[in-house]
Amino acid sequence: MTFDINMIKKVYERYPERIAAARQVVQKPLTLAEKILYAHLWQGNATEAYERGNSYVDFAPDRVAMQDATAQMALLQFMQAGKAKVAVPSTVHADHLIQAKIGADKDLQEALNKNNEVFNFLSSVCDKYGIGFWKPGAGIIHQVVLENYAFPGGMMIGTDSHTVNAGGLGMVAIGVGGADAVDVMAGMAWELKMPKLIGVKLTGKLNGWTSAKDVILKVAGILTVKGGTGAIVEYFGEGAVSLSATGKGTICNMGAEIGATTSTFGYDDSMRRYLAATGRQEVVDAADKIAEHLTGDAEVYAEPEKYFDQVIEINLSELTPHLNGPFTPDLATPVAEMRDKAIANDWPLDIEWALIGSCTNSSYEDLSRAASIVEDAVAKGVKPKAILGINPGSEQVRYTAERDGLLDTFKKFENARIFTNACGPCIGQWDREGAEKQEKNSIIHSFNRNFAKRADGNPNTHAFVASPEMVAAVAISGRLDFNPITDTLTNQNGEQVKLDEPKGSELPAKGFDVEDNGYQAPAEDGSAVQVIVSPTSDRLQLLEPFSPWDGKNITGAKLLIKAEGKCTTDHISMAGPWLKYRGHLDNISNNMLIGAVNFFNKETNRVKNQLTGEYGEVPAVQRAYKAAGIPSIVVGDQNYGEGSSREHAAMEPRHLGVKAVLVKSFARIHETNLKKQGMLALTFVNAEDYDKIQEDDTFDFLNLDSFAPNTPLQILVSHSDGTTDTILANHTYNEQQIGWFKAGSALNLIAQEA
Ligand code: MIC
Ligand code: SF4
Repeated sequence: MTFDINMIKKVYERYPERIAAARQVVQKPLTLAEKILYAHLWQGNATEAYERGNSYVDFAPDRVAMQDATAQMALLQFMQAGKAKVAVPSTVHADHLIQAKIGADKDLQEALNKNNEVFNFLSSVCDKYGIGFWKPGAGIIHQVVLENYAFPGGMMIGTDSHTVNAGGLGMVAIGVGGADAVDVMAGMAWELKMPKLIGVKLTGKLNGWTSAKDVILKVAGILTVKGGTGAIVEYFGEGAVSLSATGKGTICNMGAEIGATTSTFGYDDSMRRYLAATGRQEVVDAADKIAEHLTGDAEVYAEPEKYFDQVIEINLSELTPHLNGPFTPDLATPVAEMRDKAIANDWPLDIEWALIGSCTNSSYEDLSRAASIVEDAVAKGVKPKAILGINPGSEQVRYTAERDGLLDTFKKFENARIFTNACGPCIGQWDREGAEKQEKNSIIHSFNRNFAKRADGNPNTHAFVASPEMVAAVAISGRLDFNPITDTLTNQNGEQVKLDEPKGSELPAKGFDVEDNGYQAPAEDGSAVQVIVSPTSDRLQLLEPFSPWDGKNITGAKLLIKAEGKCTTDHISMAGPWLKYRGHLDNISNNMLIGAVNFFNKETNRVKNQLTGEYGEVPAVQRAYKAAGIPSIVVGDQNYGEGSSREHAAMEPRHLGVKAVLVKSFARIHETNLKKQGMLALTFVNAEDYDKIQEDDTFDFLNLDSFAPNTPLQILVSHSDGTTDTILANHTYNEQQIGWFKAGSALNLIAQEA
């Protein structure tokens, strides 16, 4: 069955007219990204050409996806919006709250016991408001979306940064905070700055040990964690066509790690095959009628420099496998160079754990290629050294992999553990034995993120990112510097053997199968459904609207923290053990910025309380300012808020009374999240002014009372020695966004209108 096929057909019906209108205004050949964007304008047909990287544009996305960790806050906000039903097809996926420990069945049961209240809440809200619910164990949001909902040429937003995975089926799919999802579910326009366009031309063809993952590991190395900011990355060329749809998904998925707004590929045969194999021939038939509009124009791909803001070319035939890490996903090292680099940097060479899974690499194809390595090693009598953990991407993938013997193959590896179809270790839901000892060690995984502490909470775990087949090979050798192309392994008979190249199946030869996919359809009429939130719950808390701005300059604000270096959303609002408070704003606020490094003492979670002169934990110090009615500000470095879409990273400071976040630069989603929640998201006009900020500083805004688009804010910074600096702060608020600030939050405005 195809979900929402009528919606898809309607989108396709209006495509030719919308594209014709876009051609009128743009007046040159169109990229795929532009076609999808212009086909989804809120106003209908285009009447003007938008300036990339500058114009704010209102869009009408076709659908919304949410996962359990972010959906709680998104839905708590939606409940305040005063609507009876969601305006576009929407789904919630229970995948982040299941901890990996023993193995799938036991872990799932444990998660149900522990999170019962939250799952019931999500299930009843979904039921009430017409939202599809994928129950715990059904799979990871982005695999389930790819298998069931993504369609070429569609536009989707999702409350998770890896929503971009659906670019593997030719969508423009964008990660957002929950407040953005509320806009769309409430039937309003969704605003985005017209993205810039990066073209990646893929020539040649993957071979041997190289996989789709290596394409994005390479791109991440080229563009770094902020090189894609504000841009859509469009892949094209013969190499693109030769990749499977799930391989394309992997590439798009990890595009989140370079800060890209999203990534996408033109409609091609790999997508037809995948859609048909996942029961959606109807989508193929509909898409084929407008196929010319579902890919970029030939002129664009022939002379990409003319049409993209930046062009990168990668020859797949020459690409070699990479390992990225540790601690950042853009530190790319070709496998062949790992030995020298690891020794030079003192990265532990022994690998204790190898993990395959996460939304980016948990498809049938991924499992089949990794399984072929294990099969080969077993046949050659090689004993695996590391423990191998596997999280299949969905119940459909798991069921089919089990039927086809892939899971049995992994189980031949005596140290293998098959975990639940869920995020698991990728989001720190991993009860790793011994992690509390904080020993220095290395792990390897096929996930997309490897920030400090992410998987097991141990700051000394060096996590490296690689393709599933490389993860399997490294697991067998137990060595980070193992190069399967050149190195041999010693088997049980003392012989030197080499591993064969991975073999896999793009799609299961016997088709996909599943008994119970874990989907729960919402009630036709949900008006009678009761959503219960206990006032004494420590997991869920109904939201109180934030108070509106008083129209005055903020004065006497204290510096809460000057964060140094990388400050991702994991540093601002840690996941792992804190995931359980994602539906309770006050409780989760106790993790605010506890991972950020204090510039002045280089420590985490120790900042000066300017009222007492004593040092304390960041949330506690901030609560003291709040209790005293004193505003505060947070100062940060480059690409502040990179990583996740979690709006908790913006709501926590808002809730605790921080007024402004002043940084060298922002990651896109986080900047929007701050704006939506009624905070001031500001950047230094002169990045060097960061150096002027001292530990005992007090801040007075001088012209906030005339807050207007394109006008920098002036801030008087008073230092404890009596000297002052006046610094200038840029902002990107437009009229409407200033309205959010004035109202106290974007949601306050929606609620007023309702
Ligand atoms: C992540 O990978 O960091 C997450 C957990 O999926 C987040 C969402 C979240 O914080 O809940 C993301 O990437 O957006
Ligand atoms: Fe889940 Fe990890 Fe994917 Fe985030 S990146 S959605 S935590 S699997």
